[in-house]
Amino acid sequence: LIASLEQVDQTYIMVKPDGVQRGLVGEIISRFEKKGFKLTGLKLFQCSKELAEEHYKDLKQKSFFPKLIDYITSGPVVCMAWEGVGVVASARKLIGATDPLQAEPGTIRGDLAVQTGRNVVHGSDSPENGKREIGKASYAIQFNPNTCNKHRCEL
Ligand code: RTP
Repeated sequence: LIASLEQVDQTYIMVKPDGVQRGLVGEIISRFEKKGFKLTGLKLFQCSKELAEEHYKDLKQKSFFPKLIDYITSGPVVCMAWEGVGVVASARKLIGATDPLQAEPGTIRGDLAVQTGRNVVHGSDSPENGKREIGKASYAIQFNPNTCNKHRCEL
């Protein structure tokens, strides 16, 4: 009841090519499911150079930008939309610091990665960017939590 009075947000979570290749998709999905968030969209996707540059346009001036684009386009990514109260900030906490060596144990990056340039997962940094990034992903089928709750036990 308390939760229903609060703002429900959506965030875009993307398992990066290293996470997909290392077989970490299930582990990463599991962490968000166990936390209590709802998966509302999912797809495997090969990101084009153009879309990668658009997604990371705020980092265009950084020296690592070309390497970042090569990395993100190096293989399929798993695009996901997750929904819940406070999901944007909570997902960033579950993911951990950008540099996996600085990320706390217990976080995804803290437990599963060692390099900033191979940090396995992306999470939106604001509700506005969450909406924008989910919009770009254009899922073929998107779960509608208002009409698809038949098999779900509400907490
Ligand atoms: P993300 O957008 O992927 O969730 O990551 P973030 O907010 O934690 O980090 P951000 O500063 O937005 O950087 C985006 C991604 O760029 C790569 N990066 N490489 N010094 C480097 O080589 C460097 N710094 C950042 C990382 O993959 C980072 O997640």
